[in-house]
Amino acid sequence: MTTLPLTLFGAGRPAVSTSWTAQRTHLDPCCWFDHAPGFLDGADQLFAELEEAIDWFRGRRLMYGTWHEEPRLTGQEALGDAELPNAVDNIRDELSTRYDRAFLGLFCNYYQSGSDSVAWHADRIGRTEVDPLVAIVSLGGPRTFAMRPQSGGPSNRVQLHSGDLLIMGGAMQHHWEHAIPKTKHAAPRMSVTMRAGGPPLSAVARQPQAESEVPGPVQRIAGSPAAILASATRRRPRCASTSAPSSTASAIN
Ligand SMILES: O=C(O)CCC(=O)C(=O)O
Repeated sequence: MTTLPLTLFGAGRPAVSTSWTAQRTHLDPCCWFDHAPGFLDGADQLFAELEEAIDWFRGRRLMYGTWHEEPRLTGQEALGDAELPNAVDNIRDELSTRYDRAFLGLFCNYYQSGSDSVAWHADRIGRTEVDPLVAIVSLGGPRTFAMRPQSGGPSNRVQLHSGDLLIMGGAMQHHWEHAIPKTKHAAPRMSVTMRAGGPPLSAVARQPQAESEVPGPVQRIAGSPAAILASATRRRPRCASTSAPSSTASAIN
């Protein structure tokens, strides 16, 4: 089992804090992130539980004809008969309630040292959802979470500590990239990520029963494949990242 440096609220039963608040930063007119320090109590304990419970593996990617091992471990489900810690559902329920969106799936990253990292990328959910939310709960050692506009420009950096929550929202997955850069020294860190697409839960709840059970007619977009693709691209939020005003911060709760 990995030994982590002691943190103030890291020990004890893992559960979402009853008093968490998030600070929202607008990176440009349609992209934002929320940072909630101390979102999770018992974060170091959850680190230990997930280290045991998750079926960790090292991914490989084919790049320019050569397989490269990813510089981190990842995991999406419990190992064999192990059960996921209750805190995972506690986090999911809290986020779904607070953000009024269904947070689905589970994707965990395990950075064993400072040479583990994740390169600049935008999440795949941005290819199918207009304004997905990507939630990241950080466990273990502190790491820098970096964000930069896809069109170029300076990056915005946040130091994530054990138990912190970061949520990317708006058109972040269309116009911005994020990364965990390598660093000389870092204690082991995990991130627990969940994603939400689709409409607000309250809007779904308001739909009459019959409508939610029987899917409506499929709308057809006619034209050549290129025209259909262009039409789909046009429906994405437009956002001039490079000419955006500088970051502004406001509290959401
Ligand atoms: O570990 C993190 O905080 C970032 C994870 C990430 O970028 C991802 O899972 O797409």
